[in-house]
Amino acid sequence: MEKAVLKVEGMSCNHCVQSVTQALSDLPSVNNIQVDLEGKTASFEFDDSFVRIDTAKEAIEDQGYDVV
Ligand SMILES: [Cu+2]
Repeated sequence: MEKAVLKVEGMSCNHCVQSVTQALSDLPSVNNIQVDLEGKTASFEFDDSFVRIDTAKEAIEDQGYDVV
């Protein structure tokens, strides 16, 4: 398991948190997802033989947020 903490810009409410959480949870092998609205971060664990970190970034960006 790899751990990732991504900086996410553009989240403004709990709906945004839900959108990001859902986008990540739809990916294979991603778990322990914690999205922090105040801290503007998304942290999670993943198995890099199932999903690439770039795929996770794209999933968040597809929801309309920026990963910086
Ligand atoms: Cu929102």
